[in-house]
Amino acid sequence: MKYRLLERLLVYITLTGIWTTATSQPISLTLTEVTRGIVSPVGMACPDDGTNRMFVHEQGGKIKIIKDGKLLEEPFLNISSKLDGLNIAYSEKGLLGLAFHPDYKNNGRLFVYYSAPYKHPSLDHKSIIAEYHVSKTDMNKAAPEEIVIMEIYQPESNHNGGMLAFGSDMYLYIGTGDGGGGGDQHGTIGNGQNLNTLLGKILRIDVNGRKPYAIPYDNPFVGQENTRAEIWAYGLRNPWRFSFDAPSGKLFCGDVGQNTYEEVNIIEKGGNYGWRIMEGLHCFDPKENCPTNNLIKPIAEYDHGKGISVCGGYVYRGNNNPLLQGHYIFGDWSGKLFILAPQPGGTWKFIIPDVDDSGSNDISGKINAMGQDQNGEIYLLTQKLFGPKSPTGIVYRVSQKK
Ligand SMILES: [Ca+2]
Repeated sequence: MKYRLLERLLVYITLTGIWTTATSQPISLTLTEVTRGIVSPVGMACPDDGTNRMFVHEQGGKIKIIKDGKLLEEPFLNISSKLDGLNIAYSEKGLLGLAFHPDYKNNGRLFVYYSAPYKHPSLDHKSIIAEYHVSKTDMNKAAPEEIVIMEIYQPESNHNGGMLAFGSDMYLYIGTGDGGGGGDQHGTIGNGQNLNTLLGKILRIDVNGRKPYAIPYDNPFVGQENTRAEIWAYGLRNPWRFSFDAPSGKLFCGDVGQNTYEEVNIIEKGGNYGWRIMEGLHCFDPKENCPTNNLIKPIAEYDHGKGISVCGGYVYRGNNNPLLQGHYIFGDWSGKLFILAPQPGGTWKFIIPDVDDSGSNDISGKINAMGQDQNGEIYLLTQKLFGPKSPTGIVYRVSQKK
């Protein structure tokens, strides 16, 4: 219902020409602190259960609840003992993803993605996608029992993806990195282009019936030889964060680049997003005259003069900030915020907002991830200092400057 009202507003804005005026003006954002003291917050998810609780997961293995702006001290879930060791200075491993089932209110099912130890001469660790359930007696606690859904072997410590989200189709989408190292030097064509591995992909699985999961019949590579039927899209390097925009049905993904370009993609069924052939809009391997036919180009890229590691965000769908309506707000780990404004013709305009009248788009901290609550408002998950154990995490709400 609320989206129908939004659509009417968008039609009104488009017809009256306010749209183009709004998107051609510089945008100023304000950050409002929601809570602090979280240890390396790397993701947020909100169950559709009417409680308006925000669940933030810490890299070190705890899921914490923010209720009415207050951080509950006791974790909802703590799986820190299951994690592979985290380098205190920097790590891309940990509790990397959390998603609530769309029918969580009735079935209490939630899913996590984490890095677990795995002893093998050619592997660094394994990623586990697992299911948990809410406690039968306490809505702010998960039951400790785990059901493993999927394991993915990881040859290197980095590029582990980790995003989990359900689509409106009730299927679970999973982001996986290319296996790590640099330049995707795995096999002959790299993992991103290899349809016979789960690495460097966005996967789509059905966790609503058969255990541990089933393949949706309409996945793009079902029935094709030498492919993994779980694959929804490929040619990705490290799709650290993606999100669904429910009103448009679009799946937005920030794919972290190698040394030069960061990119944002709209993910389509069966799409090849280019890595390692291309980095952003540029040939990567081979360096010149790379074969770009059939590759889907990003809707935006930026170079390492503007950031270092893209953090996919969300399309703003709240009621409090009409200027931001329909805009994709995302960031960069270096602490920069960016906006993509929708343009007539389906293109996106790259806007560098001013944050808190600083004259720049820098938040003075790291941006680990972003979040969106049930009302469509957008949050930043940040930390002041490096490392998976740093208790300097702050969650901010993002608003337009009034
Ligand atoms: Ca790409």
